[in-house]
Amino acid sequence: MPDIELLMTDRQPAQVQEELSRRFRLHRYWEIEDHGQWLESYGANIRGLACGGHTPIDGPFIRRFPNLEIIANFGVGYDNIDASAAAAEKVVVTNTPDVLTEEVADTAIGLMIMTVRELSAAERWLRAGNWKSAYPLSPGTLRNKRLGIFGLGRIGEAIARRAEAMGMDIAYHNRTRRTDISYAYCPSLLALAEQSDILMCVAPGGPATHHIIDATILRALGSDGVLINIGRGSTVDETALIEALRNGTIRSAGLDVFENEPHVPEELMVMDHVVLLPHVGSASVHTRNAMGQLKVDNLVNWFENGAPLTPVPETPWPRD
Ligand code: NAP
Ligand code: 8YV
Repeated sequence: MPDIELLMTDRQPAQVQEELSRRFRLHRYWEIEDHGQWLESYGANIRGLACGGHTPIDGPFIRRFPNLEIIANFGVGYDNIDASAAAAEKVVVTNTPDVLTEEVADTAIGLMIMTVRELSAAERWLRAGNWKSAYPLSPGTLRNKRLGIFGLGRIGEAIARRAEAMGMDIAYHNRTRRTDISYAYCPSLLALAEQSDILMCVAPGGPATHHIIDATILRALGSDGVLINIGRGSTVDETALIEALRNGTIRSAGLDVFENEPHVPEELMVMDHVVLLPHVGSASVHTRNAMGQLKVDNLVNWFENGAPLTPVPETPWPRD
């Protein structure tokens, strides 16, 4: 299909770039000097966008491509894309669910243990040559604790299975109570925070969850409470979180995602009792390859067979 033109909006793994450029005429947005002029001249040729989760794909951008058919995202979260605007233009949006679920759940559990048991601080202490006497006991433990999962979907459920096997009690909050599982349901995020020792955020980003974890939720989590965010940075009011960590409103936090990546606030950088990861939830070669392949397969299937493999709910297939 070398006559079909795609635009890759941000850098993606070499394997994805190679496969797409073998099959399609691939334009790389970051290599284009004058975006405005290029969009004017070439926008009408582009039939597919290959997105990497960084460049915002909003309504005005989508409308620069009058013949656009598909937006294929690299990642299960697609809060970078205005999927409702795409639906209005009859453009299908795809993401990469399932293939990363277990990897991200592993990372979430690792981050929770690192945070509660202060493992990265202990390692820093050892490397600094301090191991003459014993390292101070961690105030936190996972024994007899309740894990509150905000967003019990594919990844949240995989986290719950692991935590249950570790002996933790599980509660969750979604907008809709699930009938297929028996974990305790909290009808609000506030109730979940009040009832949890550790609050695990794995809900999607976007307007509905923007800053939903604010000073009130952190106060409800309490002074022994721990926040883990493996979902999206925009979900947490970072200023409120910094304040809560500073004044002991909560005990600690483990964060894989931030409001303004790759910027991490200096106030968090200097806190020894928080764990900070550079958005590595799915970041193994195995899983990123699987995500890349699913993204390529979505594009190929669309242009060869006229159907996406994993469309997002806003752009269902077949169309309603
Ligand atoms: P999913 O299966 O769609 O699960 C999302 C869950 O969140 C659903 O149970 C949904 O239930 C709930 N939810 C959505 N909006 C909500 C709201 N406004 N209030 C309360 N609950 C809400 O998605 P997934 O595959 O588990 O992925 C979840 C998210 O993880 C992604 O969107 C992405 O942001 C993040 N993620 C991060 C990494 C990383 O590297 N850190 C990697 C992969 C994914 P209801 O619809 O009933 O509310
Ligand atoms: C990716 C993610 O790192 O899938 C997601 O939603 O956050 C991660 O798996 C990211 O999308 C790649 O840009």
